[in-house]
Amino acid sequence: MREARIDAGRFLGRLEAFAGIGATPKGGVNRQALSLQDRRARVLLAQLGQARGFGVHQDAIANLFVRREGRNASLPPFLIGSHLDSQLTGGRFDGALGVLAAFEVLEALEDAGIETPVPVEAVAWTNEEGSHYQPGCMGSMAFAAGAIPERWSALRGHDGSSFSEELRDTLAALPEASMRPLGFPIAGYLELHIEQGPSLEREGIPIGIVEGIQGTRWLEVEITGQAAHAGTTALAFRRDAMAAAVRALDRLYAAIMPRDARARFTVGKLTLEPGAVNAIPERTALTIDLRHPESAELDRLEALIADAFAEAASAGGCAATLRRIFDMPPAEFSPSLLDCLGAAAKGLGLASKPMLSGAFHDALFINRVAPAAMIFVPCRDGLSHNEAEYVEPDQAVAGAQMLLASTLKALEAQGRGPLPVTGPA
Ligand code: HGY
Ligand code: MN
Ligand code: MN
Repeated sequence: MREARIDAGRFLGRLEAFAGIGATPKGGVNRQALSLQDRRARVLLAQLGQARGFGVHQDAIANLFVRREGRNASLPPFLIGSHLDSQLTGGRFDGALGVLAAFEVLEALEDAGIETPVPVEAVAWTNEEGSHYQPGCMGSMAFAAGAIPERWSALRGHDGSSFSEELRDTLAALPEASMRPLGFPIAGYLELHIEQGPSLEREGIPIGIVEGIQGTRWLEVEITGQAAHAGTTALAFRRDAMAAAVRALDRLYAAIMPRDARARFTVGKLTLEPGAVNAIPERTALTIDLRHPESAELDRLEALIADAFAEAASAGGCAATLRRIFDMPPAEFSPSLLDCLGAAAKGLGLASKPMLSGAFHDALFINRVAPAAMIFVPCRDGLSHNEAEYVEPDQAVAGAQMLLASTLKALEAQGRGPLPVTGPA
């Protein structure tokens, strides 16, 4: 048995190969969840796993597991991974870095002939992004809950695609993958991901030890007024759904982020109906992505948002409705796993810093059913959800080395007894 080592050339070559699946002209990727491109990436991962003699499994929501056996096959496996789906104009590292680093860890263990006490599995969770089908983190959420919410079967993508049909096609794309129950006991979970923010790069620190994730809520706002002629309708007779939205947003952009550096308020989608240049909009629909580390603040801000739209709508003779379509409370990761990450960074001589994740991740949901934690590496200018997303090769490799070392530390710690779950039961 030799010491397990990350094969940098192999790992970087894998990142390159996957970046070619759904590649966009500007150097990013478009690998929408459950799309043909997503399926192509899954098939490649399954083929790589089979070529190494690893087991390939999937569950009813198409979470994909590549399994390397351990000493005791009956004990819960230790999972490492992330997601392969991307934003519409996403980067080649968001998600894929964590899945391919996890696969590289399996290969490094195999090359070194290391027998782990329990099986180790590389996992690709379905639809982390939530940009094709909402909500995000569908795979990890369903895994943690042990069920697929009934309402998801009727979901349509922004392009009119059917969630059920594309899920069926995605499962069918891997006939050789044996089916597994949705949700099963696991020993723990580690996820490597890019920071998607600027702090590690700015501070020149190669590793982030992610202690938790801030809370996220996605809201859908609808304002209804009355369509009317743009040229003949005077102000007093207008019930302009767009004017009401602008009034509310003006107030919210001024009241939220400028007053609290930790709050995040984003309007990512806005549609107007009838959408004619010379018709006053009768309907405005928009999405809000609201984030904060504290649940109480999320509650307060959501009430402020509801208020602002109700007031602006009634002042303009319109009506407003607000619907919460996604709610992920803040999470704190496993202190014992975080200790393993700290020890691993020290052992590798890598500077690290504790931090909170501004983005949500699959680890948020897995943390509810098993000890979980995350490792961040810097990305250029902190840019993500952008085709220019970039990670220096040596920093990507350092992340994979951290994942390998942390996994071994966690397995060692578990040899002394299972790590306690910290997330909400
Ligand atoms: O939106 C998020 O936080 C994640 O990157 N999908
Ligand atoms: Mn991601
Ligand atoms: Mn993302």
